[in-house]
Amino acid sequence: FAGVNLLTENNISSKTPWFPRHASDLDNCNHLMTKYEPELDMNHPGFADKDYRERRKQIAEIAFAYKYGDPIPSIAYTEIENGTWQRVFNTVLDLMPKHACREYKAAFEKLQAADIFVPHRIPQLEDVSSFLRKHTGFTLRPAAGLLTARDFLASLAFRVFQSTQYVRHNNSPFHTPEPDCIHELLGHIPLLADPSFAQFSQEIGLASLGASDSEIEKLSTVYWFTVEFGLCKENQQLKAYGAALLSSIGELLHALSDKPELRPFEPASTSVQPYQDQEYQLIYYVAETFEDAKDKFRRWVSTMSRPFEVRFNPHTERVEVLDSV
Ligand code: TIH
Ligand code: FE2
Repeated sequence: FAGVNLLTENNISSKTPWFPRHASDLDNCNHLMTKYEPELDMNHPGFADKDYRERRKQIAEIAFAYKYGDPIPSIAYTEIENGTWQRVFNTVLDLMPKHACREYKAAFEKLQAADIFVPHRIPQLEDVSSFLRKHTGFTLRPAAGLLTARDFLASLAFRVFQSTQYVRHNNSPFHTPEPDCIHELLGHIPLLADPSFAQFSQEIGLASLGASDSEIEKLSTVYWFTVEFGLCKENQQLKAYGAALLSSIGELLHALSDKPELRPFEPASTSVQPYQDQEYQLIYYVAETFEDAKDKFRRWVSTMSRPFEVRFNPHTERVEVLDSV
């Protein structure tokens, strides 16, 4: 018997990394990756702009102070910030009819009908969160910046999406290497309002709970090539469903040009494909449909090594751990 494996509650080994068991535990899942701090990254468009750095700090404070159950505080966005939103919003309006998948377009129209998506002002996260809750049970929490993959994925298990609230620098409206609220809103929100896609997102999250570091790496790579940069087919035509494509006109047109390499989505190989996050991607993965991607993902996840299963109880907002032996 090599190595003693202490069993704790519900047969979870003491070697299993900690994971949140209730939605309120997400108060502890706010660890940031530091590489995009405008303070620290010389290539950041905001590095030389003192006012921008100050603004980022101010908005980050809201996320650090946020606790489960709080309403998400509103931000009085400036004219410049609303202007950046408007420029991106208008290009999405232009390109979406031809290039976005049908689920995205349907949800986008609902967000317009609800007066949440309008050209002249940035939607408030609290309004968006209530909208999502009605459609798929997803809700938002404010995040101060790019989170660690473990923390970010864990929240998805609870149908919670951690969303940044600051706005990209106004000198780079059409592509930024880091998430900002324009990316969250125009990229992620419409599909989080789609039931099938919401479920896919949650399943990635559930698979991540208590996973090893190398499994987290694979899951976040799958997330990268699907939720962020995924392409799919519709009547033999390529459409975008990835959030980082839908929020970046620059990259959307690149992805649909003949420049990048396209490969069929296969979790086993997609999950180990190296990528960089500073420039446009060189490879994109194409899903047949969300349902097909979900089937493939499920089959692949079942080969992972975790010795227990988890299931989310929406009534208690608790993750229940089931012994799978
Ligand atoms: N490149 C995206 C944009 O410009 O909207 C932002 C990203 C989010 C995650 C990866 S890249
Ligand atoms: Fe994103």
